[in-house]
Amino acid sequence: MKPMKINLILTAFLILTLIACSKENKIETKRPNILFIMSDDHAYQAISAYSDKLIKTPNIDRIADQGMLFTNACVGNSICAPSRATILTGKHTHIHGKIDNRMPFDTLQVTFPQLFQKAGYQTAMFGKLHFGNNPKGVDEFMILPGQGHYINPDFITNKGDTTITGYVTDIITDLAIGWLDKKRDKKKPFMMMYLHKAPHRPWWPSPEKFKEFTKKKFPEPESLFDDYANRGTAAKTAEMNVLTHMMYSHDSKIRPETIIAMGGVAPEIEEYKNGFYGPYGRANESQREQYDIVLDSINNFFKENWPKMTTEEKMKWKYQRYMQDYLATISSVDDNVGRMLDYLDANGLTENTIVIYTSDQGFYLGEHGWFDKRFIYDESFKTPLMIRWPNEIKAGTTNDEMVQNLDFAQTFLEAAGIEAPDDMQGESLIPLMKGNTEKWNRDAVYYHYYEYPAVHMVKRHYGIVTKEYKLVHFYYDVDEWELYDRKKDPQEMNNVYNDAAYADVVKELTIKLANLRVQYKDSKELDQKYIEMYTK
Ligand code: SGN
Ligand code: CA
Repeated sequence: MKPMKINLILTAFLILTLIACSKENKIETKRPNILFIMSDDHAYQAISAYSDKLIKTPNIDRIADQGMLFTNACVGNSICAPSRATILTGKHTHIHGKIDNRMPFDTLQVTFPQLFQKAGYQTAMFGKLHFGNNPKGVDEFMILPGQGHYINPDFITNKGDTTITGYVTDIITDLAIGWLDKKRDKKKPFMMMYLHKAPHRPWWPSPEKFKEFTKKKFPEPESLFDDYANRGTAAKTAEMNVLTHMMYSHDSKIRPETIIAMGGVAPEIEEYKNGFYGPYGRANESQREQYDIVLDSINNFFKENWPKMTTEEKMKWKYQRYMQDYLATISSVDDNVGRMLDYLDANGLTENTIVIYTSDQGFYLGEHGWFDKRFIYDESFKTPLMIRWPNEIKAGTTNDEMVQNLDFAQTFLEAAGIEAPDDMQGESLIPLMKGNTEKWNRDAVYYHYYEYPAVHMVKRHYGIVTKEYKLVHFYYDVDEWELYDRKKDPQEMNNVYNDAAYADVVKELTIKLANLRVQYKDSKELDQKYIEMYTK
């Protein structure tokens, strides 16, 4: 062949290759990145985008200010591992089987990260997953074993276990930003799960935030001294009262030595030792020096004042100690979310990255005298949710539809143009995110909580929630129904199930609840199966 002809063929080949590559690049840059940020037990009451009564969270608020804030987002089962399994599988807990923190997770199930990985996304997971030690579908992971630790935490990684010196919230962020910056293939879109341990119990802030927040005083919720009148047995028998179920050492950070010196406030001194020295014992000498200054002042105050306090004063003091530590851990989350958003801004990633901020469930911050979660009642049932996607979501918008953690997988898959498996049970939130509310026709969500008998003693229950009402059935060792009028009684102080004025509502919702159970494939047989699995 003549050199001229060879040249022509080569040039044509080069042009065709270039066209093909640029096409590919075009597609690649179009697919959005997903940054899924989730904290553990972060109450919406402690995010200033929802309410600034307790704390200002300017960085988390940026996501809402530049995107959409969901005011009626909720979970299907308000406890950690079940919620996470729902997020991964897009199924209710009775289907994926991780109905409580104890039951094993069947790792053969399809999870949304696997689908992203298959579709050519770069995938990673950093922080708290809670279960398993080998999450599927992520190119790289560094996860905390189980609940993890705040101080000098251990990590399970693709390459073996390791311990990192420092404060967990800062470290998880370093790992996540480090992966974005140095480890991923920047030509491909990414899906990263950036999962904070904070603000999970026992609330150990960083030394700096500990010092700052113990100087603060927080407003009390109206129902701090709730006596659970007009509620059922479940609320009366739950063990999550700030005064009576929070532990002195484990939660309020009273040293076991202080308790002994005071003549021992309670018999379980061993528990106090573990509760205090478990977390504190992980600190190195210089970290301890910083914690000690604050701990000394808390302990001195307690020693001098506790014996003189009335029951009411004791509750108030314990509530303040609780809020100081809980909110201090959140302040670190907020700072670190700020670092992450700054990284996206500085690296041109903001426009085409969907940023989600949520929690694995809500939490009680003294409402009804409680801490913890589990109940279908609002503070634990609702969860914070805000989504930013500058290319598609109008900044500063709010949405009050009944959306659930069940919907996340299908939302992310649709955003990435990946087909969702038929057996996922949620709805993509994309129409809502784009402002097409008319395409959304869900008016009720389903809820089912199982972990009983167990810590905090919240009875098994399932229910239906609409914007107006909440109908709940507590079962197993009781058979009680409750109905709340969400509009007239937002604090859920009055069970109106037996109020004749609500007879029609009860009738209608009972049928609707039965239909929801059929729709989501839950049943009496499954309730019984899970009781037997749990109690044997
Ligand atoms: C621990 C906590 C409980 C909490 C469960 C479940 N106690 O047992 O207060 O309800 O986790 O939380 S503590 O000893 O760690 O303080 S969950 O978020 O993992 O479901
Ligand atoms: Ca949790």
